[in-house]
Amino acid sequence: MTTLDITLCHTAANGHHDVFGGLATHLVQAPGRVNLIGEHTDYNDGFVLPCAINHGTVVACSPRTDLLVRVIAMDYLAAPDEFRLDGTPKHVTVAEWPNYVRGVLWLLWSEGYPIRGANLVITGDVPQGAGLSSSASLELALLQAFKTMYGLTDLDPTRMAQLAQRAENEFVGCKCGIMDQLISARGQAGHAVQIDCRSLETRPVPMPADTAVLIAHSRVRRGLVDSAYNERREQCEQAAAHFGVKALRDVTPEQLARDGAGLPPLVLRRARHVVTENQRVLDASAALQAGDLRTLGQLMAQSHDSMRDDFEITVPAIDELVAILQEVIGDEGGARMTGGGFGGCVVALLPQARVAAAQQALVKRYRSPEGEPALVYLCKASDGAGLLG
Ligand code: GAF
Repeated sequence: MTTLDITLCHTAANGHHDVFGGLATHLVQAPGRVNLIGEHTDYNDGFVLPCAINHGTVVACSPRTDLLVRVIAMDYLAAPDEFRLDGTPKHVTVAEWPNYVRGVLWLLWSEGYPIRGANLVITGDVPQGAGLSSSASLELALLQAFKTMYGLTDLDPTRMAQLAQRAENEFVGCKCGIMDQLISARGQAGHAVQIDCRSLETRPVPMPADTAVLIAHSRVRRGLVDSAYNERREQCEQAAAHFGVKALRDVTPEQLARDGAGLPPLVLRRARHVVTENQRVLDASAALQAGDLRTLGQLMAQSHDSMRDDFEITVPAIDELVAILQEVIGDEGGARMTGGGFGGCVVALLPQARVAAAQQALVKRYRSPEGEPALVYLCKASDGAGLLG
């Protein structure tokens, strides 16, 4: 049973009926995510600890007998898109969302999966440009729709995540790692999921009872494709080449201290973030498992400092949000920036009993550069992509 807002289901199902003149055969969903710790480690073959959230994308769909895909995006004033699976997919410039649809479905087709066209109506409530993976949620919901309509039993969640990542890398143009797609596919209610981004093994870690996941959106919008994301990735590759390893996952803190001196200082700092962050994920996972919010909070604080000082992906508004939350939470949990960086959201883990105080502090003390208050989401760790009905 999904924890998504039920109005999404009504919007998608009614939209399908109104536009295509018949009932959808299926209703599917895929969630967004919040990353608790482990930032920019995924494309370094490292570790991450995200959870899927109760905000996501819902698709109402029905199969077609031809190879046409007709799509309606309810959140863009019911904007339409239409393409053939067997045509060469064109990159669209008037809007971004059609590229995710075209990229994912064309890849599925060109990989030889036995699919035909479909009528699709999409809606969602993952805030966009917030670092909560609205795009991965869209990609996985589309794959889930085709898996369900065409009975693609060998399309397991990990394979779905890999296809979605490839579509984003090769068609949309963002060289993202696998974290967002894999957690959207493999999320588990009530759990965070530790992911080894090299082996793609996942390990659910239960969220302690009475612990809240609070997300505060700074209202500073972030752009993934054109941001410094790809530049950070290149710097990490440069550092890995210097150490003679496949990825920074293979560099130990001792090696970094001993052999890092030959790197340009900026690249050394980028590498130090990744190497130390990988260890923090493993430690945080153990702390979460033990219900040790104090240690978890310390690790989250170190992670934030490392993103601010070494990886340089935070912005002043985000640092301010984190400082306010850390002050209210004290040693009963923690807060840090979450996601790719340069704006977006902060995640806090704290006892339920501290939530009201945290919300009050944000209302009183935080304003975005445009003078707006933070948007606060209290999230539930949720299940990954699946069938709704
Ligand atoms: C974005 C990317 F899509 C992820 O792959 C990951 O690298 C993240 O930024 C940073 O941890 O969400």
